[in-house]
Amino acid sequence: EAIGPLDAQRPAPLYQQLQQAVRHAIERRALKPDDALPPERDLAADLSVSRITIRKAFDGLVAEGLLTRRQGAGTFVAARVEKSFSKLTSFTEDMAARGRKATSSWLSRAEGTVTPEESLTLGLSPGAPVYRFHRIRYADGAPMALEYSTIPASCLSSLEAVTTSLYQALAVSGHRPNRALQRLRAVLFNDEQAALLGIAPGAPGLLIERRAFHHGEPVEVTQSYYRGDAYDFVAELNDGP
Ligand code: 16G
Repeated sequence: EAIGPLDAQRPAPLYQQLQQAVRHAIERRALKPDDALPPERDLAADLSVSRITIRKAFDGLVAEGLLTRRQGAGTFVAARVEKSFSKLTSFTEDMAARGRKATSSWLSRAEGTVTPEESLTLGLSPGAPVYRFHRIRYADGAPMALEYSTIPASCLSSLEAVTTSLYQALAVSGHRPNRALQRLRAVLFNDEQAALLGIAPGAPGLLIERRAFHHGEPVEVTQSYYRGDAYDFVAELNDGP
């Protein structure tokens, strides 16, 4: 069975235990993209918990983008990457959470200086040293996104500090961001971008620009171009001001 028993004696609420069990099953690929979860009623009986617990656990996982509901058909492991728009995670972490391996190839990796435009977005003085990382990002070898990152040189020990994960390199140097602003925009991939991603020229994409900070200090401006056919962005909204 992909989802193990829950333990009412443990301090974590049952719905959270169930969420952990489902996350682990997805990470170790006991549950794969598009797999159906058991009907809520059956799972509630199997695990000896209420349907409300199952519903609450699934609601959270749907909001996280790991599961998706299809009208009249049930609950499935999300096949397109459903990425939370409001979590400050990295590509490597997003893929690992789905049991997929993130890799990158370099388009370029270079030292430079802050442009006037970047000086506004990054809040650095013009001419300050930066590193620029241009990458193709892959999930299990399939191209998913193009990413263009500009990082103040003071945030990393060297240009070579970034091997696969930028956020891991930033964490090592004590600059992993803890706050970010994002803007999402629809784009059409030009010929060059489409060729890099192995898709048709003119195919739709999603551009997310992230400006990230570590306790107020700017650490990143990244433009991520995600394949429109592979990504959904999801967010949980609450009422009130
Ligand atoms: C994500 C971030 C991007 C960040 C990258 C680091 C979004 C929209 N963008 O793609 O800003 O630079 O992760 O990933 O989520 P890495 O640590 O795997 O290199």
